[in-house]
Amino acid sequence: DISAVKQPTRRPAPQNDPLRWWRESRFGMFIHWGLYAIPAGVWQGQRVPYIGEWMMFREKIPVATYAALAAQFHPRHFDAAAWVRLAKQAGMRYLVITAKHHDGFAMYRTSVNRYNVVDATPWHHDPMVDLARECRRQGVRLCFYYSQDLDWHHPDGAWNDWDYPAAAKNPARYLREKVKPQLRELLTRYGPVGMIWFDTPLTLTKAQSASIRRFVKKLQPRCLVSGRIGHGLGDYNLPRDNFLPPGRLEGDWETCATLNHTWGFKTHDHEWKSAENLITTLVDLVSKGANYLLNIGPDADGVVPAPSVQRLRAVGAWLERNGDAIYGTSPSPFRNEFSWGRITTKGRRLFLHFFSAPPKIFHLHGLRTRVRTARALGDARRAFATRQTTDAATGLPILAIDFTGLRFRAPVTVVALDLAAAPDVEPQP
Ligand code: H57
Repeated sequence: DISAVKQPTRRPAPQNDPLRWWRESRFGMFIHWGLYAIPAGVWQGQRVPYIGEWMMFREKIPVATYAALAAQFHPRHFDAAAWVRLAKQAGMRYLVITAKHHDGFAMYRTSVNRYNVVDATPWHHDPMVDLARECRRQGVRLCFYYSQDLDWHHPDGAWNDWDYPAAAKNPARYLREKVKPQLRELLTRYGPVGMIWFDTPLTLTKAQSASIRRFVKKLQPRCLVSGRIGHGLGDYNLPRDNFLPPGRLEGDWETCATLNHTWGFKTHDHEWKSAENLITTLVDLVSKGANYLLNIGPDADGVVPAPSVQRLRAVGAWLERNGDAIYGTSPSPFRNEFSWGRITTKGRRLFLHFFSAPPKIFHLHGLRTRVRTARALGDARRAFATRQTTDAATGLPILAIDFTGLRFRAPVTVVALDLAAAPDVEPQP
């Protein structure tokens, strides 16, 4: 049942390609943090279904009522160094934090209005200054999430029709008075920004999205624009939240995903994905050509939920050993999925990601390139014997690997094949 896809692996990007760092990173940290962490999924004593940061919309909370939450926002345990260290420990290479989500509240110092974390809270503090500094210190790319379309606070923003009648809205005014001035602040006050992660394009026209994109590129030409700027204008593609592609994706993709069922913190969402699930999902996505942007939702005190910390560290421990098979790799030059696992590649190496212990004699069909060595990542001492032959019936190349002595480590054990040249793969029946 092995059908290889005849397709060249992605050519290395030119040195000056602005997407280069993003393609090589493969794994990033998403952070959803805002006023919604205070109600944390509970409003007037009732648990509100759906993702926590959509509370205001779900309950049609009037702007004045929701804005009053700011008076309670004083995160005594916020520790930018610890958040960035957690990203590092997890093996994440970039960090995307909500500068402004759909509720319209700026989580940084803005001069556009007083609806922000410095002016409206007793904390009077701009956490993005700390995060920018720590990202610089610890070598993580800083990126900002910015909701360019939905804004339930600005009278001209999309989707708050309980405070503001839809007919009276002037989106151009919202872009002029809020979106662009705030983007200018984000792109001029925090040093180099890896990308602006725009989200949920629902009402803006192609011309409006294009003008936002141009605005970003004018201020920071190398800053990326996420796929959800809309109208196909992003620097890369974004499928829907938590999307797991069935097969290989053409071009540049990123799956953003939750650890439980919410982005913004909820007190009662305890259904966490397992570390094993996260590791195999990372492998699956990378083997199909997608980055994995995995979310944490710190609580209103600035504490990252312990189950999130524990799982991210487990992923990081796996990457510590197996990162060679993830960072800077291209998708499988073979078919997308194998019953035994997945494949990634980089230069003259193929990485076989086994989801379960392989048979003692393992066969891989269709590889024309000569194999020099086969070794498990993190266990370089032992080389496994290989033999390359041609199937008499089909004429196709077969690689046999003798895995005697391989110690399978759950959930994914990676075997690196060093090849004599870049992998050349046969099309197969
Ligand atoms: O920031 C996170 C995630 C990264 N994207 C946001 C979420 O808050 C959600 C995107 N939601 C997509 C979407 C498109 C239309 C509406 C939701 C309630 C009632 C109608 C809807 C939701 Fe739908």
